[in-house]
Amino acid sequence: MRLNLKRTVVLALFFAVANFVMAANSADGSKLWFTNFTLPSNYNGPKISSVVISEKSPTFDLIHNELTGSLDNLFSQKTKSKAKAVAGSVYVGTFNDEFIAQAISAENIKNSGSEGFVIKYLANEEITIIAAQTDKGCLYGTYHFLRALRTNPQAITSSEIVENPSYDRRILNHWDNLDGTVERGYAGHSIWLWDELPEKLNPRIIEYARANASIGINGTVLNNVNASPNILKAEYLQKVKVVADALRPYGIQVYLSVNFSSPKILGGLPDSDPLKPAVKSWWENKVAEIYQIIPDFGGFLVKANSEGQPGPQDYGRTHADGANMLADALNPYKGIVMWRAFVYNPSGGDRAKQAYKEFKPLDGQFRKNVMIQVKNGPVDFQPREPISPLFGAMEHTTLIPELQITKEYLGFSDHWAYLGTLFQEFLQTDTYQKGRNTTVARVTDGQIFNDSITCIAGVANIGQDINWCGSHSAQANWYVFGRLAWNPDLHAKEIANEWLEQTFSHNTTFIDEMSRVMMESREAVVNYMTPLGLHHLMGWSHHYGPEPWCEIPGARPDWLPTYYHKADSFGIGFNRSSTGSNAVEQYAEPLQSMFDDPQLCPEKFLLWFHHLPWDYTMSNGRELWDELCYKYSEGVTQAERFRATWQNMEEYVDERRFRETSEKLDTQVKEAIWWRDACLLYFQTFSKREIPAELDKPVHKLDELKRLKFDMTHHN
Ligand code: BDP
Repeated sequence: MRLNLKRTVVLALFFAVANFVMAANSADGSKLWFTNFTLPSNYNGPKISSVVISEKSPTFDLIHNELTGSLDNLFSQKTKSKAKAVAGSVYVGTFNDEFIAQAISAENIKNSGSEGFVIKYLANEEITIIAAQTDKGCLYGTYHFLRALRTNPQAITSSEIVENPSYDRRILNHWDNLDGTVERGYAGHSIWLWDELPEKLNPRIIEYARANASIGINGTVLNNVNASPNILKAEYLQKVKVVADALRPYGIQVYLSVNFSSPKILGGLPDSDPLKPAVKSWWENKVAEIYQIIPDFGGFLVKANSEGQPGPQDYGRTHADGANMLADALNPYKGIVMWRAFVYNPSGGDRAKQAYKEFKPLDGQFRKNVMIQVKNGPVDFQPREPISPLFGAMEHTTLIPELQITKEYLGFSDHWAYLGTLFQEFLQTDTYQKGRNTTVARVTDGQIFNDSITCIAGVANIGQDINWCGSHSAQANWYVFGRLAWNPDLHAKEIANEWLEQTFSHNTTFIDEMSRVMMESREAVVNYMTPLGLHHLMGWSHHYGPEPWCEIPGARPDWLPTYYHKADSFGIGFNRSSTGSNAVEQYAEPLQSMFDDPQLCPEKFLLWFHHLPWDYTMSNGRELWDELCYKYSEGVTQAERFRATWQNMEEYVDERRFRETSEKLDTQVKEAIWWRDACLLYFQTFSKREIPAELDKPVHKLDELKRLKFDMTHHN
């Protein structure tokens, strides 16, 4: 009796704790956008009671588990697995299935590519069909279906849905080092836990795979572009294999960043000259070894002759020589080379021109399985840059747009900056390189050029933090990258809405208010950090906070803010017009003439392309100095508004995520003021003008700000 009582108490305690832990977990951000497992109150979607999976494969097993688990959650009833379709069934399979082949039109079957899917609701029979050419397509269809159930269930019953991804390869780039640190990572250490592999796989890797598959990401580069040669050691390849095996059923291929000097460092060869037979055969053997253990390995990402990394130019060879040599080694296995165009050196003139100067002449010289990976802007992931002029300019070479999801220059994981607007602005910019409406998206996703494979990459913001991304708001940037990689024509606002609804609440007031904040958030960061085309004003090395005055004795000039803002007693801005570095010449018309003329240049890029006097008249009649003050002030006002809006959202958000986000927004407001004061007070030493009286006065002193040393330790 006594024993039993004790057991009951212990059990009760156990369940109480377990419940508490579960409740806490559900609100700590660990569930990403899988949090809000309820149906919208006005649910008018398909009838659902059972799941039929007509075929077998590891991916179909996942689909089965995902559907039954999610549907149990959504409909608070046990979903049955059935062998045959009945009223209420969700029926999943490939077009080879007879029932599916009869139900889906021949045209839609024809229109579905290898990762595409069709979702059809048979209204009379009350059966939902999710069908595709492959199990992978069915997986994407399943996630689309579940997303629709939670955000717009009527879409499923109202018409047949046919989707195909725009880019063939939708890849995350992890800048994860083998020692577990993450370069430019603001969400804790790397999730791979190399030390524990190959014996033990971090269970979070499975959750990671699921999250990626749910937004269509199908590739991942596991290690930093500043690559350690060790990743290619046999012992590491065994670890990579275990990760690749875990990701495979989710349709995710593994890629590696490689160090160009690997033959010399690992293989003991005298050098790594890409034209030497011994170097070529070293790579051929290494590639053979990789495919032996990872048959669907994706390929290599290479940062060569950039920021001190080795490359073919060390031996007087070109980027094409280097890339082609690797491509030839990978070609028999259908592997690709993603060769980065992020190259610049201090003696090469205007940094913004260098990638184009280096790569444009090589157009036509690359193998078919070489893709050139180009950052969105010509400098480096700044809060706002014009597009890189390479987009659309290389007709015979496939370009990979590279976006940065981690917010190296937009306030780390502390500031709320939704990057959907940045990504969209970039992807929808018209390059005019092949006439009108040749947007970045269209010149890179295969619509304009005859690319055999298309690809888009995003530098991940993922780490060991319980909320994955260092803040709850930053999860949206992982999410939106995947969604836009799938379809760059989706609207950033639509994506913000669906993310908010799945992550937090169905409440329409909450969604409306917070998606408005999200849509404005990146512009706010631009305003309080680098308005009107300013760029690269951030702190030395760690890149956090303002340091427009930064001078480091002996430093590369192109790593210093003064190289970029060029503030002096006359004015401010980098003259890249035809009277300056002439970076404008790299753009097609009419962009070239537009950027070249300060009167025609969009004001958001004004100081990117022009050095203008402090009293230059802006389109609204204000003088440039005053406009700068207004922009910085507006940024602060926006950040304050975001915080105030969030404060009103308490009733819609669980306690922990509400509090943690509030804290981040407090930091953001404080730091927006820091940025405003630092930049205005510093630029004022040149302009010698007053801050307009109607604007808030700086709260800091310039000297005090200059003395401030930002402490990175709490950020990793
Ligand atoms: C810069 C980062 C640096 C990266 C580099 C790159 O500061 O850490 O290694 O880009 O993309 O933005 O290679």
